[in-house]
Amino acid sequence: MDAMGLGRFIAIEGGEGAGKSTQARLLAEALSLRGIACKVTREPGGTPGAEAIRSLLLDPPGEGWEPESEALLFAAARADHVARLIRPALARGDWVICDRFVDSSRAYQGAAGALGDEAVVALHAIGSSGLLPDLTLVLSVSPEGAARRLAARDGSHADAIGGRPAEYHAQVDAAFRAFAAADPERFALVDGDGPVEAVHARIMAALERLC
Ligand code: Z5A
Repeated sequence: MDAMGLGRFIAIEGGEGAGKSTQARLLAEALSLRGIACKVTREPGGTPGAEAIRSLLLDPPGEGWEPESEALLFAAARADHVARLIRPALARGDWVICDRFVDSSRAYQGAAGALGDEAVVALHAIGSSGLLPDLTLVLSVSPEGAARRLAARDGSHADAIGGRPAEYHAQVDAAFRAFAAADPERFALVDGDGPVEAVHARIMAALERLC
């Protein structure tokens, strides 16, 4: 149980096209059927300020951001999101389902972006008092499967981060797996390949530990 109230905080992580948004929606529907009030949100974003920062990050002006500026912007967006949406929802007793959270910064800016885990964790301590999810679901899909889904949805369009080289995304994927292996209490690694309903069933099974 979260220390601030009765709400539970669930983050869904993984690479692009892993099915996070789809599964966040299905999870919220399933929890609502059990009478649990849920707030589905996303990062970067979730509040007006954080959504404005999202635009700056995914469609950057000029030459784009240096790694340090990028990490600070993600942390600033998260700080606003935590203060104005996540903490109040948890305090009301709602469950929060967040499409990406701090482990995305650890994987993208910390591991693949080479800023390092310590720096990202320090920014999170300053911005969001180090708030962590009760459970972080890492959706793992084959690179081919994710590429097929993204091609079907987006064609050749990619944002500033999604368009980075395959090696960058491979490092992100390896980082998520390493986080899950290092902290099995907070993380559950979920096979994201296969039909939507099969993945949803795996997520519901992983959630049993919270009930
Ligand atoms: N980023 C970062 O660097 N640091 C941070 O701290 C944070 C984020 C928080 C956010 O972009 C970018 O910011 C992201 C990481 C970085 N860039 N990259 N890479 P975003 O929010 O636009 O993108 P995303 O988070 O990666 O989400 P996504 O591309 O929309 O993927 P998804 O949410 O995991 O997948 P989806 O939308 O649920 O599904 C994708 C498509 O596949 C869609 O058409 C579905 O209908 C389909 N789908 C879903 N599941 C299935 C199954 N099971 N079978 C077949 N088809 C499926």
